[in-house]
Amino acid sequence: MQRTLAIVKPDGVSRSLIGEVIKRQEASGLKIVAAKLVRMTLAQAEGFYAVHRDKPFFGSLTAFMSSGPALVMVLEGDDAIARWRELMGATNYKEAAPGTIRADFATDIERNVVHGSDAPETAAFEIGYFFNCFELVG
Ligand code: IDP
Ligand code: MG
Repeated sequence: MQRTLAIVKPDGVSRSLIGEVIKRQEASGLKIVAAKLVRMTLAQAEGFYAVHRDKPFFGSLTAFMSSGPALVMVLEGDDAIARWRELMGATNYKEAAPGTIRADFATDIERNVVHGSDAPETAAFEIGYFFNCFELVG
């Protein structure tokens, strides 16, 4: 069993894509063990994406991520990190495989609807950033 952090980013929430995203997660057999809507401050978005602080898109990305509510979730299942990233598709929606969330719904390399952890260490950091142990079910 593995856990990963999934986010429906502010573009996905404002475009009413929460149901579409959760439908795909559930259909794939991934189990939601925590979920909440959060409106991150700029500082909280900067902390979440600290690994990207030297990238040219950092300012724009953190402004976007703090621009409105996001749905943060913890998904659980065998190989959950890779399975969720497979459902999301590549970062750049133009390179994302057909049928993935980003290929179907992203409008921009930045506004790509969803986030997923990329490794066990980052998943542990990202889950702990938003949830304490009492908020994780099962
Ligand atoms: P990931 O979300 O697929 O793991 P990362 O490389 O970790 O991709 O980048 C984090 C987020 O930063 C992306 O999901 C996207 O929103 C944004 N991003 C990544 N690369 C670019 C870029 O070249 N221009 C603008 N935004 C980018
Ligand atoms: Mg990433």
